[in-house]
Amino acid sequence: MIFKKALFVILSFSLSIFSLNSCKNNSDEKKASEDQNKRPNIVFIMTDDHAAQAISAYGHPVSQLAPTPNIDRIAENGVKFNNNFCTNSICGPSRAVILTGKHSHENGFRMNGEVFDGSQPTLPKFLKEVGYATALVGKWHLHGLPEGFDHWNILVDQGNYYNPDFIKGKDTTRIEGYATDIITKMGLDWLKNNRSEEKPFMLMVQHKAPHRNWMPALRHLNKYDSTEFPLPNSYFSDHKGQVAAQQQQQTIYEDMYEGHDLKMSVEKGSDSLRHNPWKTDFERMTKEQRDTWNKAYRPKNDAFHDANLSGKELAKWKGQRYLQDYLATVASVDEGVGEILDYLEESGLDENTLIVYTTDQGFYLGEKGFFDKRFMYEESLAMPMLMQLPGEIEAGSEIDALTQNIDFAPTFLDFANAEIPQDMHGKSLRPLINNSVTDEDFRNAIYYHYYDFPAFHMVKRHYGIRTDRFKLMHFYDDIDEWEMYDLKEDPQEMNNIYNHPDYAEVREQLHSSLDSLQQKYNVTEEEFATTPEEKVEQAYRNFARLAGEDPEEE
Ligand code: SGN
Ligand code: CA
Repeated sequence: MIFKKALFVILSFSLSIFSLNSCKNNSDEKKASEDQNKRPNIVFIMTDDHAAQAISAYGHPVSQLAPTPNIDRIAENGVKFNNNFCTNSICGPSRAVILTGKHSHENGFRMNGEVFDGSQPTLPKFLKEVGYATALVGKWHLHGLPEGFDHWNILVDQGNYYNPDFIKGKDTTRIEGYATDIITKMGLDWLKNNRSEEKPFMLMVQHKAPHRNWMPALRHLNKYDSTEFPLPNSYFSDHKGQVAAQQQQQTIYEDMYEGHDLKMSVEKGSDSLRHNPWKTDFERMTKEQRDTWNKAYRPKNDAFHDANLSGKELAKWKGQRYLQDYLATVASVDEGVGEILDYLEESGLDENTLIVYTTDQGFYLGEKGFFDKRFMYEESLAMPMLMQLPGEIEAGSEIDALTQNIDFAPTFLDFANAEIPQDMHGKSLRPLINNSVTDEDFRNAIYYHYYDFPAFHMVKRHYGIRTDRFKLMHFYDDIDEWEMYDLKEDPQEMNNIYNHPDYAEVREQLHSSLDSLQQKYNVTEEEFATTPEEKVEQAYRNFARLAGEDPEEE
């Protein structure tokens, strides 16, 4: 009896300990899952080369004729950043900055064509550490394969608009259809069918559009045929005082390929294209796709031949054709954004999802006569950025602070309640969003450095800074030219005031801010290497440093 009683006491004691423990475990789990629930999901939609002038939320006249109602929904539900800039206006480098929160000289990816060192710490890896599921679909363009993602399916290199090839694991597969629609669908499929309901997630949906050569979806081939877009009044600029701009090769009416870029036919009644060096963009289309395409372009190309244009009239016609095609590729992006937003709203996920729309850098829509990017002038320096997150971000708000793509990673980590690594160059934008810092106090100036010369479009290497009002930049390599602009007086940057006596004092201040920013970001002399040998040496040192070796040691 005594034995039985003792057994009962022991049993009930251990049971109560067990249940206490399990209670504790349950409450720990509950707390952990509550914490997880509080961490917002992140849906990051990034296009390639989407000019702010082509997003109607930004109000530019061109976009008012080709509105983007779905992208604008994010601005209406959230915040629009008015002064967000890239650090190096070209695809791969901008993406490397977004992933690392560091300028190109620190993350090692300075130019397209280099290989991103995927072993370095990146945003998806940090998010995984705090329990996030991570996925990436669409354009990668960092060479090497993505690291830090649970799921990925990426375009080969730049990708093609029609029937693009995708790499998933070890397989490369051609998928029939239109790239923007395929990538949207891949993002939606992952959201609906592939992700774990238990974890917060980050999904990156990265489009090819509206990158060169601006091939619209079949349903949009005639979308803007009867729209006349305003060409900028700098369209025929002579680039006075801008030596690097005089030497570039990205002028619409001089450098675009008439077949590949402008889809012009050789003669009336023909569907054969004029100069078209990369045949694959058209040859990979199916017969049905190509027939629909020809049916849509033949009448407008024939009308062009009938008009018999030359000189400035021809140059203007080319500008129109470019804008019509460019904006038609944007139309599919906007529809895709709409589908993703609709799903997030219908599923209720939008309540706890930070939705971001941005692009890898800005783009020229004829300003200074240009297409492409690369220059530190406003249109390609600017990076449109919209964000929404109910409860955290006030609907319809705007931020004028100087922000940059180095800030994406710290911001996302901050929202995810994860630690922000000390060595990231960027800063979380959350204090700006919740008004704990003013726009003026956030940052005085942003730093920029473009390295890709000689390369496509022949834009010289240059670096510089931009404050809320002024810009200072230095073109180097085989030239040595300074430019300076007063953005308040001269928003189109037509008047280089570097040697203007009235601005001598401002110039000195800008020089000293430039020096201090270079110090702050540990920019060394090596960054300005100009000979091929120096450039190779620079790449080697950087790679060794990233690999944790001392490049000085043999
Ligand atoms: C291609 C384009 C260029 C463009 C680069 C970089 N030519 O080479 O016009 O500047 O990509 O673009 S194309 O006719 O082949 O498209 S980036 O977005 O990847 O940086
Ligand atoms: Ca790009």
